[in-house]
Amino acid sequence: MAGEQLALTVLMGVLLVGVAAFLTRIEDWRSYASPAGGGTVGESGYGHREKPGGVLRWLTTVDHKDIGLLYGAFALIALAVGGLAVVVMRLELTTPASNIVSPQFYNALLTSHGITMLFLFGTPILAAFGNYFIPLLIGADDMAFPRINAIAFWLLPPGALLIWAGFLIPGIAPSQASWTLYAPLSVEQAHFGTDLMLLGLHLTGVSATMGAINFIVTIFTERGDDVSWANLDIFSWTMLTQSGIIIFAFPLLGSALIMLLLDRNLGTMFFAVEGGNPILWQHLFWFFGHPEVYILVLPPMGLISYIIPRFSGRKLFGFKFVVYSTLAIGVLSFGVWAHHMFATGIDPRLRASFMAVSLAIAIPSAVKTFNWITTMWNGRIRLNTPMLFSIGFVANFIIGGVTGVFLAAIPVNLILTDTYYVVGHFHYVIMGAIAFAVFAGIYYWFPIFTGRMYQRTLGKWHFWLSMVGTNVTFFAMILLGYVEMPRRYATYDAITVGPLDVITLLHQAATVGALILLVGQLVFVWNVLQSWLDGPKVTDGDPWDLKDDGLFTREFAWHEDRLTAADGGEPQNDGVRADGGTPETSSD
Ligand code: HEM
Ligand SMILES: [Cu+2]
Repeated sequence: MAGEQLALTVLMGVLLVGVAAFLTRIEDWRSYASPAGGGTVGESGYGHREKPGGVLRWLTTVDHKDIGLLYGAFALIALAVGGLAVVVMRLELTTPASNIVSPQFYNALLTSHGITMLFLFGTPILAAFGNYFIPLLIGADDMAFPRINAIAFWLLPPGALLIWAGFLIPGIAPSQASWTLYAPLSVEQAHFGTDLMLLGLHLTGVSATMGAINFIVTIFTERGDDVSWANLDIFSWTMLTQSGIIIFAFPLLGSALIMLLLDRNLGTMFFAVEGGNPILWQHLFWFFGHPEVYILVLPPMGLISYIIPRFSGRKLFGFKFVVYSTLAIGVLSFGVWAHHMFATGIDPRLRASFMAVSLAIAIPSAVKTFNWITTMWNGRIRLNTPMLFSIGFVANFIIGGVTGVFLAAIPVNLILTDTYYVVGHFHYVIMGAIAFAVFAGIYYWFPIFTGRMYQRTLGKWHFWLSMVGTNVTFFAMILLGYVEMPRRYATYDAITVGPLDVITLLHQAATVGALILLVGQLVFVWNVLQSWLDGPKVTDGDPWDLKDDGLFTREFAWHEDRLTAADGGEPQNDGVRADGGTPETSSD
């Protein structure tokens, strides 16, 4: 162990010296600023039309659309990794005793699943949509800082390798500290995988922060002349708010991670039981952690608010209120973190105020829900795949939100905390809502980023398998919480709180649900790959018939342009549209 730590220290030292050497070599900083950086729309000097071919193109690209696709591919691979980890866990839980993997390995899978899904799938997949579509939606020719954009993406693969190092490198024990990394466990468990994971997490945090700065600057400074704050589309609004939250939340996580690394390796005592304070970790972690859940949910809410009107044949009901509630959530999300700590023995007066703010934050979420429902009310609903996933989002989000409100009530929380009820709650939101919105977005924009159409029947199969799988799995977990099955256990044969036969049955139901989900995602993978390579080419500039309802938008106008461009390549009048836009586009 000491040898490994020494090796790590030397490695980090070499890295620092290398960075310093590199920096001193740079004489002209300005030559490192991108030609488009800070410029105005349309003056971009570098050539999208001169991309190199093959792998080199993907390694060197600074085009926002390419980077969006890179983010998307990366995030979907992470989704597969995290998903397979959880299938093993669910199979392990079909019987009360240990049957497939050791409890230690189960804990490692649990840790990796949580971290992978939140940091390697959740945040990156939203950056994928943001990168590809925000410049198109706001009439910019690229992100404000294209090269920083590329750097932000390329920090992720090394981050992922560090996070997964415990599984990939023989001899390095994977972390078992769980995604919340609670001290003193996370300080005292010696697994070297934890140190590498902390470094990897740090990289993903730097990446997210760079991305957020880029989104904020892009939306503030690169909007086309006819895109004002009043007609900025709802997806960009949610990405803007999300980026604002990231700027305050992720650097804090970074600091906390470094403190934990110091505690683990250099003998500091920030979180030590004697001389430090393990509860300090929880405060720091959740001051990041609760905003993080809104970092993950706001852009999906934006996607849903964007898609539902298109297939209801009308504009989003109460557009302004959806924007205001987004901003309200952004602010309030920093005032509720201690609802994750009700059982830690913090001052009861503090507890009560955190309960109050937590109940209050449900209000803007409910406002949005009513807006979505009212948008659909008496609308001309078209039940295609993106719309099905959007409606599924609303249904699942209601269950996820209401269980959250229950958990925010202190008396209920003290009974249900650390049970499967909590796991059910947040999976209804994260899988049932966030992942559903991601799927809705992928299907909705599939014609744009692939130029082809997906197989509609398979899309519907994907939806129904996901909807049934999600509800079987996570409703069973809510019931498991009521019979007081504690979370994070690899075995439950020694459980004394609830009736073992009921617990076993519910666990088996959850496993069946997870397998249904797995089949659904296999259908998705097949559909995407097959359609991308071989699907029917989209020749219609308006594949969703949005013009009929006056709901045609900029990104499809761009797509239409591209189709009509003589050589089928980049649109010839790119700059013209970016400056002038088209009169018939609507923005909500
Ligand atoms: C509608 C407003 C919401 C309220 C009032 C709420 C409330 C709560 C409360 C009180 C807990 C702590 C339960 C415990 O550990 O005892 C919790 C846990 C959690 N919530 Fe929510 N929640 C809400 C929405 C969301 C959303 C939108 C997400 C995801 C995007 C989310 C993700 C989570 C996660 C990940 C945890 C578990 C963290 C952990 O201990 O591992 N919640 N929620
Ligand atoms: Cu929270």
